[in-house]
Amino acid sequence: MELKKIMLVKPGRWRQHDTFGQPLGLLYLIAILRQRYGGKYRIKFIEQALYDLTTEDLLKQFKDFSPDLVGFSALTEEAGEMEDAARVFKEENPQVKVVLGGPHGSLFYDRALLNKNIDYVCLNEAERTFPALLEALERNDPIDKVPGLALRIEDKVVLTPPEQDFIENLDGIPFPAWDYIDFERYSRQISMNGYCHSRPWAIIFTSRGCPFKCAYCHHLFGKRVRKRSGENVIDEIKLLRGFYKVKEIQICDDIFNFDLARAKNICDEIVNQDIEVSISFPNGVRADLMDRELIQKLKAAGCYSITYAIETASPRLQKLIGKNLDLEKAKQAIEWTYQEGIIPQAFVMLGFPTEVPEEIQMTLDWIMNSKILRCVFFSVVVYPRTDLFEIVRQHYPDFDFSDYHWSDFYYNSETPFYSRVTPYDGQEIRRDAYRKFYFRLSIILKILWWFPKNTMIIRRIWWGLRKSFSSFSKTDNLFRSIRKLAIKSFSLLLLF
Ligand code: B12
Ligand code: SF4
Repeated sequence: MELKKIMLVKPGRWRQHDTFGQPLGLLYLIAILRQRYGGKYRIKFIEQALYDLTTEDLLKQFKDFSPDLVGFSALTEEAGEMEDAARVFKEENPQVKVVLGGPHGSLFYDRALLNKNIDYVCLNEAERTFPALLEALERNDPIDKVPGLALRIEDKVVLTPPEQDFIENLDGIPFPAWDYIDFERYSRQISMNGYCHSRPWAIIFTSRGCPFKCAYCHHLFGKRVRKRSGENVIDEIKLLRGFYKVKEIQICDDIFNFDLARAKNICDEIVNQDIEVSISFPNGVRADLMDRELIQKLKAAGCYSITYAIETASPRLQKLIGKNLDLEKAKQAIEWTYQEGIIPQAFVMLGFPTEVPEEIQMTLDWIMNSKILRCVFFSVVVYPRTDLFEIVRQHYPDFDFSDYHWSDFYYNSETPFYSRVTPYDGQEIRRDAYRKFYFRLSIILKILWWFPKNTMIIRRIWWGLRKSFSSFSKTDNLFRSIRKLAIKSFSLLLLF
């Protein structure tokens, strides 16, 4: 088949409280297509949530552009919007090829392919697989010979031979196609870090993969850390800072601090080359690997916040979930971070299988007795093809995903896993944790003193307050209506 036009869609719904991040996966794929094929393909790139687009809006763009192939990059939580769009696209043009990539496809390819509107799933890293798929389609070669795919053959889901290995030379991958991004528009959204120091901001990946064995982890990029060279990372930061005027870099690696020497070298280069940026780590770093020198160098390079993925302070659960974090070292790293004047934040997961309320309390006490200034309490979400899924099945043999909706795969889900398997109300436990952590005069004063003072933090505090008391979906609809009304009134005002 002839392929001329490719439409790449980041599906998702706009929610008042959501954090945003540029869809790096699609940006890397656009960059690789340009590197390999120059201007051969016309590419249309759509960010549904960022522009608050409905399925009808997407269909209109589909009709206008009339692509030969559509690629979706979806998280599981976004799969509902992805499926809606795939349905209307296929209704409009049954010949269009629909390819799914991103974490949802990698974890749920079998369920995703039950949907006949999806033709192929690209598993894990796709800088090699996606071009190989396009070439096979164009040459009418058998698709089941392309490595790294899942597809349907006669109603059966089939995996093609796996990719030999993950991409070793990350420096060989071009920088994400940053020219497709409207940084100003992202600046108006809450950044992945929950707030930001400077705007515009961008998320970057300096390495891929992680050797640790957390049971809940997807391991999308494999268990070996592959690193971009320091020069390559610095070049991208310079491009973002110089050409796109990006003032804050949010580093989202699976484990940025795995190689301390490399991390320190990147900091030194930022200082030596006098690159003025703010830096944050919204995806979490491993606390027990941190040393004081790296924290000092990060501070010198412009870092203002570090998130530590603590998850639980119960030694039993640390073992059960394979995280095995050294809690003493973690507390020390948090202390150093605070002493160096960087905001220490934490991620906590509540509702692990077999977790009891005393362990939840233990975690809360640990966090409250540390120097953590901001804590996010996630619900545990179980994904297939993870060790956590196996642990869950050992304890609850009947557990499967049949009564789950895609929107349940959300860390603030109102029907968390915990509530499904215990007599406790998981949502109330999380709200209680938020109230206990944030409703302390000392923490309120510290937040006011330490956190960057801009509108994003006000929105964030408002979000936190709502999270402490109310249910999300109800207030979401209210906020959406208020926002629409405000935009309409403003437009009317401008007209007159
Ligand atoms: C940055 C990030 C975010 C950002 C931006 C996400 C985005 N725009 O993609 C924000 C802050 C918005 C975010 C939000 C959430 N996130 Co998030 N996030 C990440 C993080 C840390 C990095 C993603 C990234 O940029 N990776 C780098 C790029 C290069 O990789 P990639 O996107 O996977 O793309 C590669 C392949 O997947 C593939 N590919 C991707 N897209 C496509 C498309 C096509 C057509 C093809 C062929 C291939 C392909 O090729 C790419 C290049 O190799 C990941 C962790 C991780 N390591 O992936 C979690 C992760 C993706 N997030 C996750 C989750 C659960 C969430 C939330 C649901 C959490 C919550 N609050 O409940 C929310 C979603 C809320 C919402 N819908 O807005 C999970 C997803 C699990 C799943 N099965 O869906 C992950 C894996 C973390 C985890 N361990 O749980 N997240
Ligand atoms: S430290 Fe992070 S990336 Fe590494 S295994 Fe654990 S969850 Fe996965």
